[in-house]
Amino acid sequence: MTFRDFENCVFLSDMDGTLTPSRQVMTPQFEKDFNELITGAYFYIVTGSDIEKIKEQIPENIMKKVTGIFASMGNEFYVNGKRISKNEFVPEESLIKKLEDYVKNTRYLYPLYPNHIEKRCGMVNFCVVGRECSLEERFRYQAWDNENKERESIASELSNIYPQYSFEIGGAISIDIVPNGFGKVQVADKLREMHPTKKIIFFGDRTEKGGNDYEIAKRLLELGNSEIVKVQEPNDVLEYLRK
Ligand code: M1P
Repeated sequence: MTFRDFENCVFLSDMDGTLTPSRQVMTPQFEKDFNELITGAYFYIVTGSDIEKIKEQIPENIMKKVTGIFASMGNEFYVNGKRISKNEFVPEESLIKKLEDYVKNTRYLYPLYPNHIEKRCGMVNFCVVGRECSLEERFRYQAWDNENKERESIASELSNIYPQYSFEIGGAISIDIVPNGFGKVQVADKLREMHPTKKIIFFGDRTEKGGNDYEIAKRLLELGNSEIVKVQEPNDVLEYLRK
């Protein structure tokens, strides 16, 4: 693909595990190459993270260079640093109480940290170990959860009680909660509306069934004129753009 071919395409990319290591800063070498490679392209980012977390991970020049950022699962949309649309979601008290009970009754016996229930625009992020844990604690909980499947069991229990919401195991240590249809999948339709005739190329690290990029990838394919690029690590995005 040459730079001119970019005119007929729109790129959309997940953030954690795709443009940066999970919850970590974009590496300087990646930043440099990526900055050059996306020149002249429509390039959007979609992530469950809110804008504060995105700013921690994506350097300012890249934030300015991309065409738009769908934060909080697409429930808020930023262009040139300005929020131009947002959805509201106010979870009922009974759900909040249930989440608090999961924290109290967890079988995870290591220390817990603050910020278990993070209310973001249009969604709630729930994290038993606490969002303010260190990287080391994050890895410890992640490994424990992989074995003990705490998040899977919480998500499945809550899905039965609240069928009107989706409980998505997006990242490594938390669960994203959104009203049905208001997860990342909504971005497929929004982007197709914004660019009706262009080919949409989506980069994601979890596009397989059960992964948090699966629904959006599936929807893009249903909408047509799109391509899904499953990556193992951020360099795969650069490889593709260099092609
Ligand atoms: O972008 C993927 C996920 O990143 C974080 O998840 P975790 O802290 O569990 O690794 C969260 O911001 C989550 O909302 C998001 O989906």
